[in-house]
Amino acid sequence: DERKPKLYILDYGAGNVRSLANSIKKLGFDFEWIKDESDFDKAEKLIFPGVGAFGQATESLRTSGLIHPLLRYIHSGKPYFGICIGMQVLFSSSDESPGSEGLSVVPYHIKPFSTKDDYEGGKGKKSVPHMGWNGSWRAWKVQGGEEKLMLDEDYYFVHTFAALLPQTASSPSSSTSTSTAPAPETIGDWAYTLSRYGSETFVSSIKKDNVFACQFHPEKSGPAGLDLLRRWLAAPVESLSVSLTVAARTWQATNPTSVSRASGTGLTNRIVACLDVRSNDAGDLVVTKGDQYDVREKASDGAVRNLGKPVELARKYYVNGADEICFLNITSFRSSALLDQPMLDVVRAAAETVFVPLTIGGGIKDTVDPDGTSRSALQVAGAYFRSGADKVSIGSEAVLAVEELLQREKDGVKPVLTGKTGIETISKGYGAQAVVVSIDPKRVYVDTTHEDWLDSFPKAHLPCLVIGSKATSRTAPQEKDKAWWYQCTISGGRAVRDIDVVQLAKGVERLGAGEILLNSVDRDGSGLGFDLDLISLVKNAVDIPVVSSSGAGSGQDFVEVFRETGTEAALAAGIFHREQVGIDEVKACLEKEGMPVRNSKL
Ligand code: 1PR
Repeated sequence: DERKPKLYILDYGAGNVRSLANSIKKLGFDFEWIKDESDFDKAEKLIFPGVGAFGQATESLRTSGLIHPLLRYIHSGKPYFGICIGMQVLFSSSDESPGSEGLSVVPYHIKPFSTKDDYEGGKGKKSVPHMGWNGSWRAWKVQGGEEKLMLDEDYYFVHTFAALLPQTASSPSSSTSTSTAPAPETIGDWAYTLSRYGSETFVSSIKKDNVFACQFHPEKSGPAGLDLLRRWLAAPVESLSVSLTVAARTWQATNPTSVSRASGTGLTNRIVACLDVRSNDAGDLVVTKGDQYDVREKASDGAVRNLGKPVELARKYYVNGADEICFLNITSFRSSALLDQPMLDVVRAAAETVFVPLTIGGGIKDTVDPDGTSRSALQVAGAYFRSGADKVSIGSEAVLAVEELLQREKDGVKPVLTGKTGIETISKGYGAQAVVVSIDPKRVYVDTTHEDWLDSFPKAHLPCLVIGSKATSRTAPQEKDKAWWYQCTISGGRAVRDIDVVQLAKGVERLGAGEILLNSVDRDGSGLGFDLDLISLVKNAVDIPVVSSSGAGSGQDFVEVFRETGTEAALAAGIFHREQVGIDEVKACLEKEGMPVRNSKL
């Protein structure tokens, strides 16, 4: 076959470039890493991927003397593909890093999403980062000069800052109006696709001549993303340098807020498959599943329940349409994660065949190896990111960190935030979107028989008190006149702590976590449906996305949790492992109710 153009990847050192490398290999292409300035001359195609802060990326390029070689490459007309930060650095500047200069190839400024947002179907706010699957709208001219918008595909986004188009007069209020907004300034003579998040419209991809860049992650966007990557990789160099024939940009008569999924944030309802992983008595890593966190078989010899091999199951769920895969290493507190090579090998192998976001939890904390070597939570997390994980999930350590934060606040000790917790160091090093906090709450019922029961209820936990379930789930009837609060636990539900789920959620958000994985010890493995009261409490307490987990027993349970709580994602383990309900069936249930899901047909 004809010689393939020499492809190079520019890795500036943060973010999960291994997934991009895996997807390029899977698509049958080879590449080299840019090592120094001379490689830019050898490169015939260049991809710049990664996540991370605008200032960090531009600073890193500057200190390694790559700004000019990169600009020379771009102006040479050779094909450039920027992904996420690889798109944003093309712009002039960003609110994320005041004073930092971008390459200014695209004359436009980057801004943060607003958490206050009155889009239709919202409650006046929306979660940030914008994390999940959203439509990228392609505009093109049709006869008669009018431009139509067409949903191109759902791609995976994870970012807090974006090239936001100016809010047009009519778009913020409702998302059904056909905006007759005046044309905001266009972005030079660049062609671009638009996406909508709440009432905000932003540039999801941009193209001019040899430069193509996208805000979303094609290497994490399943078949749709791989197809986009393949088209760029396979295109002959000269075809990628021809400037787009798309007409000069004029603001569409109908902007995305009027066509993209009439209401809601624009994001699809994310379905996460969770694999609890532990070594069985023979020392092999197996997928297991607890009932109220007890993973031992009730009958027979009490062996650890073995539901299959981690990488095989992860692959199966990806093929069935899972939007995300979550591995929880539930016995990690017994060994050091870095010596726990099997778990790193599982993530490495999974990242080679699963092209949607991978989260790994369990044992992400400061540890000391048996030989006395101490490892920081940041180092442990770094090992997983280098193996191909996109996010790490922190459980027990988060509880201890917030307990200390609240104690310092109570004692008036400054600074309240020390910057030393795993959440802070990993969030600073890899971005908030890479840090998930897994919460394991347990219901504590309150005896409401004596009339002054409320006076003796601990004041600190009042915001977490539920009186009579408002939920419509199957279990509501027998709970309607009860009262309870949610106490947090550590070590997989084995030890309770004097901190409630609202205090923990708000605390980890302050420490810089980008997402919450909200389990429920009571509902875990029960098939009784999600704990809607718990999820509503946490959703209303924070501005970061929430993944609701535990108790799913049917596709209808997913419809209920998305509709009743506004959760961004819903996770299940048991019903998928036991093949009671398929991921595609869950999505069909949601679609039947008009709730957007990613179309993940391979
Ligand atoms: O404390 O940072 O080492 O993290 C430990 C992690 O492992 C935490 O995320 C904790 O939730 C999880 N974990 C520890 N022990 C267990 C156990 O089951 N014995 N998993 C456990 C808890 C989580 C998943 C999922 C839903 C699925 N279960 O199974 O979140 O519960 O439920 P479903 O089957 O009802 O769909 P650290």
